[in-house]
Amino acid sequence: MRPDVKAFYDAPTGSVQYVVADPVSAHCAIIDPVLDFDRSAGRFSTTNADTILDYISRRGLAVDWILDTHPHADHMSAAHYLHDRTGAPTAIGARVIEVQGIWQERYDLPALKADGRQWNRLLADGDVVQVGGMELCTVAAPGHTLASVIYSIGDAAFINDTIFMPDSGTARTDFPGGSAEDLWQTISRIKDFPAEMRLFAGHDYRPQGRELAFESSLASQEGNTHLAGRSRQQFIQERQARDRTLPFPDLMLLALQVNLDGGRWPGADGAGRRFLKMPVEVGW
Ligand SMILES: N[C@@H](CCC(=O)N[C@@H](CS)C(=O)NCC(=O)O)C(=O)O
Ligand SMILES: [Fe+2]
Repeated sequence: MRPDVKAFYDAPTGSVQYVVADPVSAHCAIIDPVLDFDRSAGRFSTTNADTILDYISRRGLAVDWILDTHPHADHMSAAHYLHDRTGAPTAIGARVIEVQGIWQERYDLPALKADGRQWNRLLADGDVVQVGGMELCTVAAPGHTLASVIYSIGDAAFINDTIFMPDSGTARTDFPGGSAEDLWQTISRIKDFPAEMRLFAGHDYRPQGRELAFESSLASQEGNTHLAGRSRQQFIQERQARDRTLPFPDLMLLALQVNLDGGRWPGADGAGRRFLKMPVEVGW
């Protein structure tokens, strides 16, 4: 079975959001929707999510699920906003609870309940949900984050931040809970997918300004710039060396507060004010 896949690109964060639909029943799932955040103005908006809602209503699609592949560190998730607008249940990888624990401690977020209650469903390896008449399967995919999962449905696999387009290599593994060893293992699982799978990436950073691309195949990934000809040991060493050179994503410390709360922007106080907390360090 071949589901319809529609991609929506968020240029500021290089994120690819997807609507995957069962063509027979016209039911769909939304994967990794982006909530817009203007960092300098401290302003949330919903342009990306509203574009997706508009597409869904024009196509007459029923939304069965709103899914995140991992707690994103580089952008805010629009899962909760879309849940409010559509009533569809939200879900994320079950190990998000461990990630909530890590960040709650590091950044002192006592109000955050680290038990996954922010989503309607937590999906573990092998869990299956229905999208219309099609089955969407969860494959645990730790490495980039502990909680990362891949969603596969028919011949489409949403591999998010594991491997990107072959010219872009692989996802970083230096966030708390990330692991280059785990990512190698996850990539081995991807290599075992059926040869005809369409692989959809979670980001495209358009290296050398090339045209946007987000769909690859197992055959094309044999030339992946971080993987081709590498042994496990070489991959891990090179991945970790590259990770040491990468600055944190611009939005990380703010995005995690929203994303570990299921994509909820901060609640208003009595005066209608909303705050995110900016943790700082002192050291020289
Ligand atoms: N400059 C970007 C960096 C985004 C980033 O770190 N992306 C992650 C995925 S969430 C990644 O794996 N990047 C791969 C790489 O830069 O090698 C930002 O500030 O948001
Ligand atoms: Fe990511």
